Amino acid sequence: MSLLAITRDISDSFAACELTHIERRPIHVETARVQHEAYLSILAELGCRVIRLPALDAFPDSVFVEDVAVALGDVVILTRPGAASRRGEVPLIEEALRAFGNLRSLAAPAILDGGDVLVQGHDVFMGLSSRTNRAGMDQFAEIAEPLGYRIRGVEVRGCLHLKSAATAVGPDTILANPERIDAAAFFPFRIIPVHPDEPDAANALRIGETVLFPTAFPKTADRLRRAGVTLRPIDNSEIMKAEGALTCCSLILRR
Ligand code: CIR
Repeated sequence: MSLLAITRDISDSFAACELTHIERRPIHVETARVQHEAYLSILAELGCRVIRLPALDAFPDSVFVEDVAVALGDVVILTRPGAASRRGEVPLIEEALRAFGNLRSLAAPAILDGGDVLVQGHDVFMGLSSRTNRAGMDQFAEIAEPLGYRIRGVEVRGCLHLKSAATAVGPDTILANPERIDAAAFFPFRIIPVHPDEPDAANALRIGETVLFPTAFPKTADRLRRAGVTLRPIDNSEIMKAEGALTCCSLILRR
C-alpha cells in the first residue's frame, strides 16, 4: 500500500480565515508557511507521496483540504462545506482528485466538512456540528454503506469539528477530549483523554505507526508516550490561530 498526501499551499489571504470558536489573533502568513513546509517534509519522510496544489488567494481556508473531500478506499466523496465561504474550494479540488478516485458528491440541504469524518477501519464516526448536519450524514451514508462502512453519528460541542475533539492514535485507540464528545460513542475503541489543561490537544495525525502531534501540548504528549504511541512533534502554532489542526492540512489517500 502506498500513501498519497494531497495538500494545498497557504494563500496570501490566510489571515482572513473563518473563525468560530476562537478569538482572532494576528496571523503571520510567512510563519504559517514555514510550519506548513515542515509538515510536508514530515509527510514525505514518513513515506507519503506529497502532491502540492497551488495556493488559492480567493479562498483563505483552502489549505485545509481535509474539509472538502473524504476518501473511502477508491471512492472519494466531495463534500458540501458548512461555511458558505468555502464551497468554491470544492470544484477546484475536484479537478485535482479526478485522477485518484471515483468521485461522488453531496447536494443541498446537506452540509458536511471532512473535519467531521473520522474513518477507523469500516467504522465512520460522523460529527454533527455547526459544519455537518443530518442531511450531510444521511447522504454520506447512502454512498458509504453499500461500500461496507458503518456510519456512527457523534454530537460535537464547543469546537469546530469532530476531529477537533477526537482522532485516532492507533488501530483501536482514540485520543479524545471527553468534554466535547460523548466518549462512549466510540465503544469498543480504547480512549486516551487529553490532559485537562490542554482541551485543544485531541487532533493528531497518524501516518503508519507514527503520530504527528503538536509541540503545544506536552502534557498530552506525555500521556500518549506512556501509552506506547510513537510521536513526531511538530510546531503548528500559527496554523492553529486559523482554527486549523494537523489532520486538516492534508487529504491522505491509501492506494
Ligand atoms: C474553517 O473555519 O473552516 C477554518 N478556519 C479551519 C478549518 C479546519 N479544518 C479542520 O479542522 N478539518
